[in-house]
Formats: sequence, C-alpha cells, structure tokens
Amino acid sequence: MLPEGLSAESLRDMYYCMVLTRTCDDRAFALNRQGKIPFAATCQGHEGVQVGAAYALKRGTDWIVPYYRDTALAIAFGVTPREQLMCLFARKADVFSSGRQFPNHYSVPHKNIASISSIIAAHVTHGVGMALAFKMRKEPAVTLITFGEGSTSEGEWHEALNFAGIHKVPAVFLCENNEFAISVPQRLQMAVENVADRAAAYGLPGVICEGTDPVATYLCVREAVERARQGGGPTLIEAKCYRAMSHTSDDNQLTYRTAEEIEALKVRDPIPRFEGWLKERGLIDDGTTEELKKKALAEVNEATDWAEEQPPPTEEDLYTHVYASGPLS
Ligand SMILES: Cc1ncc(C[n+]2csc(CCOP(=O)(O)OP(=O)(O)O)c2C)c(N)n1
Repeated sequence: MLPEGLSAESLRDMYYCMVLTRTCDDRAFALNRQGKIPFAATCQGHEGVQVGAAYALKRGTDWIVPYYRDTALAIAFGVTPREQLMCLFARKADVFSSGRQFPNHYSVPHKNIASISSIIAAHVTHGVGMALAFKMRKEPAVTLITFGEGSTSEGEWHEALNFAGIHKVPAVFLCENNEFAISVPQRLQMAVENVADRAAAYGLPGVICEGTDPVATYLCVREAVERARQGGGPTLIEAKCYRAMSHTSDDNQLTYRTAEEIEALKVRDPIPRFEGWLKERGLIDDGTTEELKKKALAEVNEATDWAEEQPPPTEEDLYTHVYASGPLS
C-alpha cells in the first residue's frame, strides 16, 4: 500500500529530486575545487528530510523559509539546476540576487521561497511574521521554516517559537538535526536530549522523525501542515539526519571527527535507502534508477556549461534587489 497522498509517480519524482540534488551537490564541490566557484554548502545526508517535507506542502499556496543547507528543498519546490548553478557561478541572470548574494541563499518570491538569512535563526522570526500575516489575512497558506539544531541555541529561535505558540500561527518548524553546528556537537549546544523537547516550553507539540527517510518525514510534516492549516497552531518537528561532508567547502571535518566516524555515517545515506524501499515495493527497478541517474547528470552538465557561459553582474546591477521597486502589498 502506498503512503496516503503519494502516488507511485510522485514517489519516483521524489527519488529523482534526491538524485538531482546529490548530482548538483557533487558538482558544486568539484567546481569549488577547480577554483570556478567560491563556496559550496553540502546537502548530503539531508535529501530525505527536505524532499519529504516539500511534498507535504501545497505548491503555489504554502511558503518555505529555508536555510543555506536546503538545496533539495529548494529543488523540490521548483528551483532548477540552471538556477542553482547560476547562483553558484554568481552570474548576472541569477534569479536569487543577480549574482550578488552568498551561494545557496535562495530568494524566489514567485516560487514561494523566502529569502535566506546568513545569520542563523534570524529567518525563523521572519517566517513566523509571514505566518501571522497569512492568519490575519485569512489566507490558507502554511509556512515551513527550517534550520539546524545549532540554530535552536539562538535567542531569536526561542522568541519566534514563543510568539508562534501564543498566536497559533500557521507555521511548521522543521529542525534538520545533523548533530553538528560546524564543529560543535549537539551535547555542547543544549542540555536536553532532543530538540523536540524544547517544544513543550512554548505550548507546541514536539515530534521526532527519521530524517533520512523521505516518506517518514513526509507523513510527519503532512500532519503538522494539516493541523496548522486548520487553525491548530504550529508544530516543532525534529528530523534526525546527518551531514555527510564538511560543513561547507571552507571547513575540514577531519579536525573534529574521525575518518571512521564519517565512514560509518554512509549506512544512513537517504538515496540508496529510499531506492531499496522503492524496489521492495516494485515501484522502481535497476534500469529505471540507472536511467534517472544518467538523466540527472545530463541535466546538471547542461546547467553547468550554460551557467558558466553567462555574463557576470556589472556596475549598473549594484542596486538591483537592494530596494523594493514598488509599493509593498
Ligand atoms: C548568529 C550567527 N552565529 C554564528 C554564525 C556562524 N555559523 C554559520 S553556520 C553555523 C552552524 C549552524 O549549525 P546548525 O544550525 O546546526 O545548522 P547546520 O549548518 O548544521 O545544518 C554557524 C555557527 C552565523 N552565521 N550566525
């Protein structure tokens, strides 16, 4: 039996989305090592939680307020490999910021993707404000706000959840817990065992799910989205996942965890695990997975060549996207 709300086709689409993200991620790190792009932030190990969450939302109605590690979430929400690569190459036609933002700092209002803040947890208050606006305007939208477990040590995170709990805003807080905030392990970030335990302080349900499993995350986020849409208020979800690589291309994880620890994480890789889940249910076969991997590579190759050829921003672009161009509705 298929999970409620997911057809065989959408499950295969979810798989493709995860593979496409992994291919983009590998490409970003290769380009960084070639000196072609300045920076890359990995999503590897987070693909399951992000794709599962995206499929639990209503595209065109709901909004995501993501953070820098959310490549799979952004791709599942409509960001294309060309847009992703163009942002990494910092080209003029970059839809996020005309090539003048930090890489992976999405901002695509027409796809309901809010602007990302580099200041960790700052966007959580923004997302709550958006959700409050939806509630006041009686719009049916729900806001999904994502962050890592380290971000939950920030004052703004607590202020945002407190306010959201009081005003029962239609938001879902999704913590992608990969157990590290750059080099700082979770036990040095908080005295509680689970991020979800923090929800009780704000009158919210706190739920834990297996974040390497897109279907488990989908079901968990779907329930929270329904609750929020019906006026039941926000939920804090903690998706347990892991970070397969260094924090970013500027970090070296071997300075704070061993090669053996990193190797051991591979058994949790969301892609082969989901592939096995689909195969067990006869929803995909070896031929199709190979075909989809080839398709993803061709798409990313085309996007890389295309993005690299685009011109960089010019002096005239300096003020584009800095000030609002018209009255704010
Ligand atoms: C307010 C603030 N403090 C510190 C930083 C530097 N910084 C960037 S990412 C990061 C770690 C965040 O960890 P977490 O929230 O767990 O997310 P992860 O990167 O692990 O996915 C830190 C400390 C920052 N950007 N903003």
